[in-house]
Parts: sequence; C-alpha cells; structure tokens
Amino acid sequence: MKELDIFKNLLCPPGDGVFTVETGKEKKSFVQNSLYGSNDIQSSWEKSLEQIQDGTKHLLLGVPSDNGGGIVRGANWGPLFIRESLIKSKISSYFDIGDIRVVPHLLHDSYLNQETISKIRKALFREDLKLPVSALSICEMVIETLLNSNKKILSLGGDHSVSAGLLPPFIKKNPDLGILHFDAHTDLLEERLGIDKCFATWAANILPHLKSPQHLAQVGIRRSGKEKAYWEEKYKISQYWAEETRINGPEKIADQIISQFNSQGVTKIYISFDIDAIDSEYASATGTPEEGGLRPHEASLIIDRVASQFETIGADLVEVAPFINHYGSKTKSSPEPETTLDVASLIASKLLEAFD
Ligand SMILES: [Mn+2]
Repeated sequence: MKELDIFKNLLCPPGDGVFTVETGKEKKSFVQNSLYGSNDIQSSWEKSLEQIQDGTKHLLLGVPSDNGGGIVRGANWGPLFIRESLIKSKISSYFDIGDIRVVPHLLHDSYLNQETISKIRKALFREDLKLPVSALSICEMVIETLLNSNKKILSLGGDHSVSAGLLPPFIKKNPDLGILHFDAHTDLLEERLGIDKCFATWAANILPHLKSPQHLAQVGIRRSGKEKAYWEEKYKISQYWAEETRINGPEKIADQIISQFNSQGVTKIYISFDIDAIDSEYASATGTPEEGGLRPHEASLIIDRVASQFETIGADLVEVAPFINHYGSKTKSSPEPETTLDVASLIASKLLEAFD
C-alpha cells in the first residue's frame, strides 16, 4: 500500500480524532480554520499530506486516546487543546499531519479477536484493507511509515499508554536509542489488571526492547509505592527523583543523564514527557497531579541541556487532560486549564527545538 493511502486511512484531520459532534466544536473549528482556511477540511487535509515527503518541518501527530488511562480520564482532549495553545502562541515550527483515528474502546489489536477486528475494519475503512484498528496499533504503523522518510515526530497524547505504541518503531530503527522519561510516576508495573500496555505499565513493557536498561533515564519521580533503590535494583535503570533536582539543581541532573547515556554509547534519544512531572502548582489539569514536582523552567533546562548532546529523533507529550478540575487542589489562584496549557505549549516548543 502507498504511504499516502496508509495515512489517509489511519489518520484524520487535526481535531477529528475524538469522535464527537458538539464537545470541543469551537476549538476544532479554530484549529482547522487556522490550518486550512475556509476550504473543505477533509480534502485540504488529504492534499496537505503530500507535503510530508518534501517538507522540511518536523511533524506533529495527535494521539487523542485515553483508552489506556487509569484513574481519571480525559487526556483524549490533550491534542486539540495543546494545538490551540501552540497556534495562539504563534509556535509554527512544525507540520501538523493530523490525528490517529481513535475508536474509544480499543487499546491494542493484540487484545482483540479476528472477528472483532474485521467488524471494526468494515466501519473504519473505505475498502477491505488489512490495517490495524486500535489506537496503539495504528500508532505503530503510522510511525514506522513516517520513519521511512527519516522524519522527526512530536506526538501529543493521550494518556501515557500511547508511548507503548509510538516507541517500538523508533527502537526497531535505532537499536541504540536512549529514552529520557519525565514523570511523577515510574510507570514500571509489569501489568495492571492483566494489561501490559497501559498508562502504568508501558515503561516496564518497553525496557526489554532497549539495548540495556541504562538506556532509560527517569526524571521527576516522586509518587511511588516503592523507594528509588527498589526500582533501580529491580530493573537496573537510573532514576532522578524530583527532590534531587531541587537539592542539586537541574544542570547537575542533566549532566548526570548525559554521562549515563554517554557511558552506554547512546547517540540518539527519544523524550517522553508526562505533564505530571511538572509540579501541580503549574500543571494540575492532568489525571494524577502531584505536588513537589519540577518547575517548568527546570524541565526546560534539562531538555535543552541533554538534547544539546544527543540527536533527539522523537518525543511525546502526554496526560494533558484539559477538562479535569481538581477540587480542593491548592492551585486555585491560577486558572485551569490555561496554566497547564501554557506549560504544555512551552514544553512542546522545547521538544520541537530539541529536534534541530
Ligand atoms: Mn505520571
């Protein structure tokens, strides 16, 4: 199948990946009109996909799936709201290729039987095509196809399970890949209720695919049932907890990560950024906001400093859930979700800069 046909079937115009009519309508029109003017959206978007091959800009991909989310959902709205913020902040150093088509009951095709897959294919595709149907499986195929053209891709989630779909093709193509993972949580459960590709298990699921566990560095951790020594001993990974950043400063943490990756011969990195790595004072519109986290400028500094030493080939920004309103949080002085979205567009712009 031609690459363009893969994209036309597995993707949809930016904002259309959440299957809704009324909710989010105004924001969707704003984003789509900013990108395509008043033309027919579907055909303008399809036409724009031809630029993927020739264009020099980095790619932006929306993954509006919270199908692998946990306690409080709503990260499916992250891509649309972050796009609006990027456009309003006049950040335009990317080419928006659209959203993954998300059926909101499906996580990964390996969890489905053939009969179910055939039924969904009939609903999704114009003809009888043997294409994936679940959000994470679609991510795998789309990223694999995009990497054929050596594109650098920033994906906007979605809950953190989307990394379980985005990362495998990056690792397959770059077996030496280092992963810089920002998060309040370790995401290192082997399974949760028997599911091994969800928001709490994706990192443990990815580890065996890395050249060594030292190809993973986790930053901003502070909410865990176990201590740092437990995780580092169990998986032989390195963690840099939020408290260490406060004590030692972000420069020192970045330098430690740089020497960790250098000692492993890492040359290329992927950055996975859960917005809850940031302190809840600055980013509470997320499923599990946590106090005592990184400040936005500290996270930016770590990204800048580490990315200056390695080639950043891909990134994701996940768990921004704009409709969440955490009652009783201490952040009432700052309006949400605007505060979180400001931080999200800052981080997104840093991740795009890291590609240069
Ligand atoms: Mn988290």
